[in-house]
Amino acid sequence: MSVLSILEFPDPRLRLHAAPVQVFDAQLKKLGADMLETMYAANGVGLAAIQVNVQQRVLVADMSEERNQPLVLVNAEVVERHGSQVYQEGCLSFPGIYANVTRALGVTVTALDLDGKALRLELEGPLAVCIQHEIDHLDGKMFVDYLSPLKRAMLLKRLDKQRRQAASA
Ligand code: GNR
Ligand code: NI
Repeated sequence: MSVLSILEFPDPRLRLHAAPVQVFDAQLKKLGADMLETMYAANGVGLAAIQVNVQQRVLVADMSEERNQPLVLVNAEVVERHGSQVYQEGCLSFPGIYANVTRALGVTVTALDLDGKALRLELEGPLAVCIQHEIDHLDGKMFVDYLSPLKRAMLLKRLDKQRRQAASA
């Protein structure tokens, strides 16, 4: 297994769209394992293949306290949604930046596992947030896209400042 490097904003590759997976082979299983390892190494709760420069519809997540409930979803789609919630989101492609985002409270997600077996998940709360955040990445969308232009500009300026400080430290 390998820890992959994570693309950071404003890398244009984060705006690419991922294509559906069609072949369920050893290479796909390796991608899933590498993405999990990368997510755990970065202390993230989710990761989308787009963030590691792979344009395939693969995402991983683990919202458990013990970090022992890995989820790997292939070709995940939200097929139903209800309600709304506000949750403070972060993103490994925007290190150190957090913002409140409004999303569906609950979602029904269809997906395939690494063997190509169909799954149907009813998710609510933080895990529903995470999966919506990851599916967005696969369509080139990021959490800052939901913010007002003013809030977004403020956060991007903060990201810039943090980077300049880190570079001069
Ligand atoms: O690690 C992550 N934390 C997080 C917190 C709140 C809402 C969404 C997330 S996902 C993020 C990892 C990441 O960037 N996934 O794309
Ligand atoms: Ni993210």
